[in-house]
Amino acid sequence: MRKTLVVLAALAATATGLAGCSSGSDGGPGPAGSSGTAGRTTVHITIEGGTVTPHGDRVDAEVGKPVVLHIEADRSGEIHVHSTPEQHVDFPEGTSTRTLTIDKPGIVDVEDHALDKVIVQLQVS
Ligand SMILES: [Cu+2]
Repeated sequence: MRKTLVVLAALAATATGLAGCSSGSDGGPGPAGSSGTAGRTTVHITIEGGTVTPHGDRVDAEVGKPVVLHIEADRSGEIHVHSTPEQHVDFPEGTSTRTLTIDKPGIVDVEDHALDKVIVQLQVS
């Protein structure tokens, strides 16, 4: 009788310890793993002669951190960002820089609708 109680108490203590450990480590890796980039993402975009570079690349980004679009274009236009809410970014002919922030994690397509092309897919986490 007494022995059974001791075993149950030990099991309960072990279970509690494991739960506390795993919940503690969930929050850890994110900030630590991303510290090298300082949270900022830069995408260099070239639009020339009806083609766009890059074209459908995956780019890692972070929720709430700046995503800088460095745009070189041979015409003015508009970039459509399929975030929630969606964003439209006007750019002039020539070189320009635009900064986005994405508020929710997920895959966000960044498109040039005039060319009907996906420029990058932001993998936001
Ligand atoms: Cu779009």
